[in-house]
Amino acid sequence: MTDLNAQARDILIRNDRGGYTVPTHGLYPYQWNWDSAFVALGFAEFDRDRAWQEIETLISGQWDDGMIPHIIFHKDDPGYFPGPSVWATGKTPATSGITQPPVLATIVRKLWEDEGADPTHSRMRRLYDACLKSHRWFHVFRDPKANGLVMVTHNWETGRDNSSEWDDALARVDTSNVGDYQRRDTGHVDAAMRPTQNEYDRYVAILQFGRNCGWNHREIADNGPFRMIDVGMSMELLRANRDLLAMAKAMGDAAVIVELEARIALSEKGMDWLWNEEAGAYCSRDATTDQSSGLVTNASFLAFYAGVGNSTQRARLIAALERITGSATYLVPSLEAGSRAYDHKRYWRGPIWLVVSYMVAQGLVEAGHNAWADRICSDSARLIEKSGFYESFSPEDGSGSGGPDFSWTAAMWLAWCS
Ligand code: 9YW
Repeated sequence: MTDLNAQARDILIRNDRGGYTVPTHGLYPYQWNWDSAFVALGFAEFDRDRAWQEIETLISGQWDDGMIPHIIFHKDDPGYFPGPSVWATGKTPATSGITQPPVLATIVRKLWEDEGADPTHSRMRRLYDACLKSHRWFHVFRDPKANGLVMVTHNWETGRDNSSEWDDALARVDTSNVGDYQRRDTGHVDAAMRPTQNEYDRYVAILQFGRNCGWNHREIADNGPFRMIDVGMSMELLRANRDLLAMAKAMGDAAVIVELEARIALSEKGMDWLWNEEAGAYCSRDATTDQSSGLVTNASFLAFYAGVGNSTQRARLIAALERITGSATYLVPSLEAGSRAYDHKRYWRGPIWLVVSYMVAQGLVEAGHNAWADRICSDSARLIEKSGFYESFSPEDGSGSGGPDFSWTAAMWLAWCS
């Protein structure tokens, strides 16, 4: 076993808090939704039982309405803000009041197929039901335009927290009643790698809206202060519905097959609304003003993973990748250099995030663009070899940013790019 393999395993084992894994020690002391899904892929490389358990622990926090929360606070930790008392959702286990990218069904399918795709697999069945319930929640609460896309009501839901795609919508959020609070993130890592204070006030104001209405998801969806159609989550949910459909077919779940096929067809058609002809890419759009961000982000390239785009659109996306190699040493930056607000060290405004790169590469393989997928895979490996298992990496010099010894980065090494 190579040294890096051993280190990656060791990170997952050290970040294991007993049935769930924290993203990194200190900065993020709880269980995060999409982190756990990717982490399960890492555990699957050496401990399959632990891989299933990661996801089972995550869905222990699923709400009755179907939402899988973005954080499960299994035990309180003063090192993170906003913690359970700030969210005040009143759930057991304690959770946040928003969700995160729906990548779970895709990962459950992979775990299940790697074990022979047995339709009577008991651990898969329970998780399949949880994913179906969560996808229905998106359909009921997060599809205001009935076009199969995903509306987010907090930028934290996207997992791409401070992407420049949210800047205009966040600028309209009223922060006059936010009050005092103490950030914890900048005590763990360099503030230059984190969202600004002005941005954080807006994140807290949106949270407070949800709390003040008792986490009424209908009210939040209809009147919340931040409503964006996120290109990333729209692509991820479409992909996850395809994976859920494959499991439904294996189990002969006839009514669900019909339901999912209809939803997939709706999303495939709806996705065109996110295409920005000038940018030559899929971009997020404001659900209130319909304005497109016009920004090329790593999420734009999830089109292949979602299986959308005609041949002209796909050619333009490949051209954008080609263009980005002119300014980036490593692929795939979270924002194209030269865009407003690009910063190669600041979180989702430039740095590379290996979990998104993994999904992009997977889609590129499926679309037959093997050379691009290989390039992204080998760039990802080089980043870890150069800098270690960081939260994210500069596309320019490959240096690590954010937290060290990061669980999902270790998982991507084990399951994908080593
Ligand atoms: C925060 C845990 C999470 C990820 C997100 C990432 C970051 C948390 O860390 O958000 O408080 O800023 O943006 O995608 O799930 O790794």
